[in-house]
Amino acid sequence: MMAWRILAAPMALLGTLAASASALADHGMAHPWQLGLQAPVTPVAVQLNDFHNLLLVIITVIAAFVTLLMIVVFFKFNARANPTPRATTHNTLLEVMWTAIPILILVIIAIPSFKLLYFADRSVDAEMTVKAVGHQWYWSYEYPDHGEFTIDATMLADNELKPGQPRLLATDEAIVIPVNTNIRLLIAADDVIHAWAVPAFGVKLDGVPGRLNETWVRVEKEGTYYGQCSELCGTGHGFMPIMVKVVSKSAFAAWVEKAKAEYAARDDRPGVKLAAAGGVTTQ
Ligand SMILES: [Cu+2]
Repeated sequence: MMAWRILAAPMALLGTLAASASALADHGMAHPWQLGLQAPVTPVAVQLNDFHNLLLVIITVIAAFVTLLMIVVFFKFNARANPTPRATTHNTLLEVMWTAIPILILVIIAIPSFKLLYFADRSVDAEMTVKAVGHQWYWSYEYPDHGEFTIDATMLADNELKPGQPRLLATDEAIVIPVNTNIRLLIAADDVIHAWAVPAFGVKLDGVPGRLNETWVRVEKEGTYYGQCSELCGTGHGFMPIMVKVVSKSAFAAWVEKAKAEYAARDDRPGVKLAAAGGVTTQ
């Protein structure tokens, strides 16, 4: 009873900290003094969080057990406490145990790990597709199901930021997707290997030139979410952030109509200019 009372105060404090951390995490980006992972907003991210918590318990128990064993050894078997050590070298039961138990722990970890890997791999019934292509150093987004238009999203410089826009994360254009929709996400690259990563979605996948990688998202909360290129891709690697706007289905439909007119007609995109000039030719 007494022990519980002693524990109650720090537990309450931890609870308050966790609550304020999750309130701050609503912004879909990392926050100073944040505890834990960013608030998950997709089924994959929720499962990733749960898996992370399971691993945290397992490694804490292992670390505590090994520390305890070492403390016992330090005190019980030092030269002063144990001047004439026994000459025992083998113990079959002990050796079988310290081989079998770690294998069992690894199997316990591997089963949910593989389940999650396959769950994150592809959407069973995707309602639409968005393709993200990494370039040195910006992302472009293609909407093949909505009229083939393409958007280039470039990081805002410090002097372009409006109040409330996060530095090194906000972009001039954003990838816009509807809420509560299974979205197939195709990730590729134009020049070198990049990686499209948004922590709140539980997505981090390489964009490889000449390859099409697939994953999916179903964002359950409207808002703006941020991520960064997560594969070292050159001097501008730190300056090609990802800004995702998740909007209602009706707002998305309205945005598509506007975007079709705006982006499809534009000819100042680097890719369009390149195509007009006959593409890249090596001589
Ligand atoms: Cu990159």
